[in-house]
Amino acid sequence: MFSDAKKYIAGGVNSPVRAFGSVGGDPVFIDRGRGSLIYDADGKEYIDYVCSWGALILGHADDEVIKAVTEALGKGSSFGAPTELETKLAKMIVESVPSIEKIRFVSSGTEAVMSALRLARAYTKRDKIIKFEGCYHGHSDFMLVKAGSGMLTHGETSSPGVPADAAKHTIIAQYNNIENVKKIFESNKGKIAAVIIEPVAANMGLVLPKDNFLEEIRKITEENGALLIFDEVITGFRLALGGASEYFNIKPDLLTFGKIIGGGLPVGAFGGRADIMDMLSPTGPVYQAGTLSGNPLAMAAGIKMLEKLSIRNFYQKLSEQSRKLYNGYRENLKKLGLNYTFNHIESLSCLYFTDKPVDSYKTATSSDTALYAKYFHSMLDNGVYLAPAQYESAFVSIAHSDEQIANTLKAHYESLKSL
Ligand code: HOZ
Repeated sequence: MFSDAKKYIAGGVNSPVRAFGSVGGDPVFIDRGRGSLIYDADGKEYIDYVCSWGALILGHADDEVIKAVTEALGKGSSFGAPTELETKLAKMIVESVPSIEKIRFVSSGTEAVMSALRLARAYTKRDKIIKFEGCYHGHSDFMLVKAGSGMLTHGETSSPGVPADAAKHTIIAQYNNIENVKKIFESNKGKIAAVIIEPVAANMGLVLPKDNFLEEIRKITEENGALLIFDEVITGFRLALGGASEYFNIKPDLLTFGKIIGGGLPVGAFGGRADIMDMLSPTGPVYQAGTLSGNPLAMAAGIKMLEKLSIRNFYQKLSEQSRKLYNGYRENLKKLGLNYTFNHIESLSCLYFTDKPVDSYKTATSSDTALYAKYFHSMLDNGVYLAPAQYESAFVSIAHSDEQIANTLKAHYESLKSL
């Protein structure tokens, strides 16, 4: 299948990390999924911890999401005109995330970030953006500078094809280093439009914000008239119903979303303060548009998804399941006398093959990626599907049962033992 795909699709895949480039071997082609399980084209079953890169917090092929999408499809797949579904999902998001007053839907996280940056620049009348080394915000020109995820995995953190004139407006700061951010502000007085950050950096493995790092960034941006943009494409509706801004109790000016809010269908969104959002066309002068923006199938999936996440104790249960897995992982490491660093927060985690604590880009990239590749393949052979790259996070869904967690732990033990 991969050879055939390579004949017609550039690199055989439609997104680079999927090609198994950093772990070696051919990618597994997926036929179907159900709950936390996926099945490859040969019928082999895997417990899935990629979950469409975090989008499927309910697991695969949730019956109620399927029903909602099927009903919407029966009425037509796209109109390029407003539907009530868009208002319904927008209202649910605005009511769930404390820092959002108004929102707009697009079709991917990349588009959401691209649009939020344009808006921030228009609002502040400034050009420069601070982004953090190892954070990934999609593949638009301004953000492909020292980026995480596939860029980091393939050993290139900046891309050819990005004009120097575009890249010069992106200033790179060090995640978890507030002094570094302060210095950048000092030497660029009155020039920084916004700081964009993954509040939990989930595209260089998983790096958690230290102590008051996020609070300090909020303070500096306010003092300097710059906007704070939280990229919540991964953390949104994952850390909590109100995402990272609620979890850490920080009020960014703008936020971007993707993944979970589309219930597994292509969707993205950006939102935040009403005075900034109202600068968008047609109310204001900042242009942004899309035929598939607010697509009824994606809206229907998102609405059902968010309804199910709003059920009492959802996040508590997800947290409990995740903790069972993490406790087991830690016990296995202890039994085997291994000191590898295991970072986690709620249902996000990452195992690094280093004994140093990982709290920065520098320490994240000290992980032994060759060892990760071996571990990955052993887990795969034992029926567990992890991200085919070290610099990604693992995602637990509500569909991961006790039995599947126990099986994952057996595979984990055997895999680590075999290294
Ligand atoms: N950018 C995603 C990982 N952080 C990969 C997307 C995909 O291959 O589907």
